[in-house]
Parts: sequence; C-alpha cells; structure tokens
Amino acid sequence: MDHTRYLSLIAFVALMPLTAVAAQNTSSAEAAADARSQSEPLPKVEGAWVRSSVPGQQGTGAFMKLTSRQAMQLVGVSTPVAGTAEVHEMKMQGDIMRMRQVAGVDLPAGQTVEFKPGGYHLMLMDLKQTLKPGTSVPLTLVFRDAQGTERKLELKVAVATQAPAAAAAAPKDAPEPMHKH
Ligand SMILES: [Cu+2]
Repeated sequence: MDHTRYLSLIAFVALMPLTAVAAQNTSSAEAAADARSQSEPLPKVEGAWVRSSVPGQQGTGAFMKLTSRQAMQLVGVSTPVAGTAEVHEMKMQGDIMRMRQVAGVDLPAGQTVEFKPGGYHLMLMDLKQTLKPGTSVPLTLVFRDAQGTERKLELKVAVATQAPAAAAAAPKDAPEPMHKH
C-alpha cells in the first residue's frame, strides 16, 4: 500500500462515522415519513404540548390538534411520566367547570379536533417527575377505527408553560379554566 493511498484511507475511515450518522438520520427520518404515509389511518398531530409542572404537582394536561383522514376515535393515552393518563373532557355545568374521563373522542374524517385547556384534553395524573419547560415526554395515543382496530401512535411532546403560539391569540379576559383533581 503506498503512502498516499494509506492517508486517504485514514481520512475515509475518520470521516465515516460522521457520514454514517448523517445517513442514518436521513434514512430514519425518511423511514418515519414512510411509516406515516403507509399508516395513513393514523391522524396528523399538530401543535402538541404538555403543560409543565412544579415539584410536587400531581397532574397536568397534554394538548394538541388531531386531524384524521378517516373517522376514528381517540380512546386512550399513556406516558411513562404519569402513573395514570386519561382522555378528559372539560365543560361548564351551570357555573362550574368540571372535567370527566371519556371513553373516546370522535375524530370525524377530515376534521381537526382540538385538545386544549378548557375542552378535551389528555390528563396526566400521578406524575412521576417534574415536567420542566424545554424538555419533552413520550406520549402514546391509542386510536380505534370504525372496524374496531386499534392503532398506537408514539409521540415525543414538548413540555411548555403555555401553548406554542396560540396563547397570544387567546382573549385575555377568557376565564382561566379550573384544572384540579
Ligand atoms: Cu382533566
């Protein structure tokens, strides 16, 4: 092996890990995109966020917009950061804002359903850790289609003190919904 070739071999080997990582990232991103388009029954997720918690806080909420191409239901949620996670609905009963667990939330075909403070939300209870802004938590959503088939969607959801951008657009005099268990 001549000297020049030896050097270029070293250069090649030295560069390889970087190239390999870049290629892997690209292919896994593409794989994810492929998986998404192949499993198109799964709804599109937008603006997902989990409200941050303070030390000692027991519960919080996760929020997002879901748009499904075909009619289905969101029937469950789970996350390793909470002992219990439920799909909740919050609405006024007389003068009191109450929330309750629901068996499922309909996602009509082509319609965007919003999970937000004061409405449907994903309730995370018995928090196992403090959720700090800027971190993210794994969240698994369970959907059931019209045939009864269940599919899971794994998400990594950002933790924040408020909704990503919509907060500024919300009317300032809107009542802050009670959110206690
Ligand atoms: Cu709730």
